Amino acid sequence: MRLSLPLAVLAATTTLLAACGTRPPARPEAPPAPPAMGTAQMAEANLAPASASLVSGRVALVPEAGGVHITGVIGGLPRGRQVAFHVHEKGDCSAVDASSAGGHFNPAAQPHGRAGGGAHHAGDMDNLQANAEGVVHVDVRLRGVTLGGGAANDIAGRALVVHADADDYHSQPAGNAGARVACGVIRVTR
Ligand SMILES: [Cu+2]
Ligand SMILES: [Zn+2]
Repeated sequence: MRLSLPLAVLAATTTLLAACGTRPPARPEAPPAPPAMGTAQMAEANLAPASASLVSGRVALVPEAGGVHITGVIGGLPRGRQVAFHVHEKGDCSAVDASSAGGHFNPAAQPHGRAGGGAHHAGDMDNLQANAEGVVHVDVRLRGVTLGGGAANDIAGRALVVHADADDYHSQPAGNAGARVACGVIRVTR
């Protein structure tokens, strides 16, 4: 039986390779994978008045490295005031007070906070500053979200909401920002 020993070694080696092939060695020092890019090239949201306000606007959303760039104009705001602006989880602005849009978009189950300043919801953004005419030119770079494709952090099909008051960036669950005065669903256009 001169073949038995080499065959046994070969069989053992094959088993070992198969085991390695199914479970690559862990790499604890590897950085977390960047969020997958979304599939949409552009989306828009038409913000309609809610809670009997006169606030309305229109924004465009374009994916960029690491997030989504939101630009546009919102008017009818209280002059010179800061107001909260968030992505909310449900793309439903049908309720008169926009409560149908649900809470802040929060796929990672974090507390409410300030974007770029520790733990926060994926939908948290800085307050908008209205000018003396009650208009704000929106230019927000929202990090850590995608546009289209259905990943957990995809904001397509969700809602953008403007509030009557400023976000204090710490009160739970939504920054004590008051009534929802405008709401628009994020719709992919291409
Ligand atoms: Cu909000
Ligand atoms: Zn929040």
